[in-house]
Amino acid sequence: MTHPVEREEWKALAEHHESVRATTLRELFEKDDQRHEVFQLEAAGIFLDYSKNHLTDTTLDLLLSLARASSVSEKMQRMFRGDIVNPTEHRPALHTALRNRSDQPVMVDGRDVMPDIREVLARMRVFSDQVREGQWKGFTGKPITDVVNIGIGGSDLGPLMAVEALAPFAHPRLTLHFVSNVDASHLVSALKKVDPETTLFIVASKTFTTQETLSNAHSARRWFLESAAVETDVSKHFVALSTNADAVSDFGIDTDNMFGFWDWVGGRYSLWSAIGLSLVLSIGMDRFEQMLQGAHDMDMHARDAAPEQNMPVILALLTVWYNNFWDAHSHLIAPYDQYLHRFPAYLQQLTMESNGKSVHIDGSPVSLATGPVVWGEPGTNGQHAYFQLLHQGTHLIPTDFIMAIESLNPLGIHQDLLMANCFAQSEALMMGKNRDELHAEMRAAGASEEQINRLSGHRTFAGNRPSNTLLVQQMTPHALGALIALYEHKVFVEAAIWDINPFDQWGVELGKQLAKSIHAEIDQAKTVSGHDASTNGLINRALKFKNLLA
Ligand code: G6Q
Repeated sequence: MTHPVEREEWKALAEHHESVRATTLRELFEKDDQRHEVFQLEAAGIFLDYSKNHLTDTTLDLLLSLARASSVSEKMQRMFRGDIVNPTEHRPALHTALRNRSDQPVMVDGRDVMPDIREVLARMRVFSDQVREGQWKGFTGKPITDVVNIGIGGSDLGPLMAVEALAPFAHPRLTLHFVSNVDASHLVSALKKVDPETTLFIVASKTFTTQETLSNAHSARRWFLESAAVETDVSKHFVALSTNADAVSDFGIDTDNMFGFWDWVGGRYSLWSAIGLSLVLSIGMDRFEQMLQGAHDMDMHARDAAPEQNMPVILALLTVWYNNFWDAHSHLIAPYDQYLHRFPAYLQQLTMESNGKSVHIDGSPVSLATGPVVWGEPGTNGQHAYFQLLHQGTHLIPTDFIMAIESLNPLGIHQDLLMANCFAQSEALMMGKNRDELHAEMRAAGASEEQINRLSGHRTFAGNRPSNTLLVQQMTPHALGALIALYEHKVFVEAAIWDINPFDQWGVELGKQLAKSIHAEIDQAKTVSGHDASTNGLINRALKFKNLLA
């Protein structure tokens, strides 16, 4: 197998980097005032301006050649087709089938999976309508007012992020709560806000073996049964979302109250499956289907658009360009949208769990940087915090600005101010402020020459920081669906170029195993010596704090 760094296209990009690294973004714009027209795309209702990047026509050609040499389009077709694209778990990755709004079949092992998908969606519609319309009653005959989603990782972040993102569309009677952490404070604080008579618990776990989720679910059921409810009332208040029917019924949830999905749905790609039930309860099935449609529209674009017109391909190539040729291993997601406040965390899981890998698909070690660190917070808050480092720090941090032009809560000039800040930041990051500009500004403000000289270094900005800006009309369910799918495909394309498997997560599995054995040792409350000296010491010290060891 040819490793990515051995490709001629890779070497050509490394050489090209040497020849363009000294050219600034300012210079690129001075040379060509058509950059914005050239380096822009529109797909599924999303407008992308990628002109503020260290990119020339030659760079783009070289990056596109790398994409071709890495068989990006072929690999994408294989994923959509249901081939085994996750070889370490011997599975397809078919989140795209979950939002397939066409009448095309999707075959897994010779069988069309679309009828099963549609059946679960239909059951989700019936159930969510009953809860939302108040026909689904609690054990004392009252309608549901609160929904507690108990899940973690992929079984939490997706619905949590989307419920927040689409809060303006929420059902007025239903309050959604999300409990993920095994830290009891998470569950206890949620339970303080709800009434057992009117609360529905959704236990969301693909495997139904995850320690945190099962501990929280058992504690929630105990709390429920302590409130004068009896075992037979559990069915009115607990439903499960899982692929593991046996474990669901062992837990005590009737499988009639279970919404299933399949092992070819990865946890961090599962929002589109039954895992989206809490979101459906909040926004209703029609809007959930609009979100599926948005994702499907982006899927069709990702699958069918030529690489040079393909938004996820372009975004992925830019990440490869910075990560592998500019040594920029951090990527900021800056949504200028308060409702998207969990979107960076969601993308953090999506990208870091998918592309945080050190071996190629064939198991050989990589000799290149794979997935960057992804992080972020909504603007404008970030501007009053970490943006200082973006402007004047020593790290190059490519940024994605995300902005909906119309607010879902129009109020005076707020949205225009938000937009102005968003555009101003990307401009400032790119243009910076040179000495001449600063000096002229300070003189005009009446500063003395002494002040100007003393502060000059501190108050100049090198600029030259790249960014993308993504615009949508309004953050509707359709727009959110398209936006999430865009990043899913971007992550896939990056993995295709790095030749890694984005669909497994052995690092997460390791955490699950290790915690189990240490928990058993804590439970036994005896001095431990089987770990490294630090871990032994920490466990033994904790047992002393608990007064279980002398
Ligand atoms: C996602 C990961 C991980 C997973 C959680 C919860 O891709 O695999 O975040 O979603 O560990 O797993 P369960 O849904 O099986 O409880």
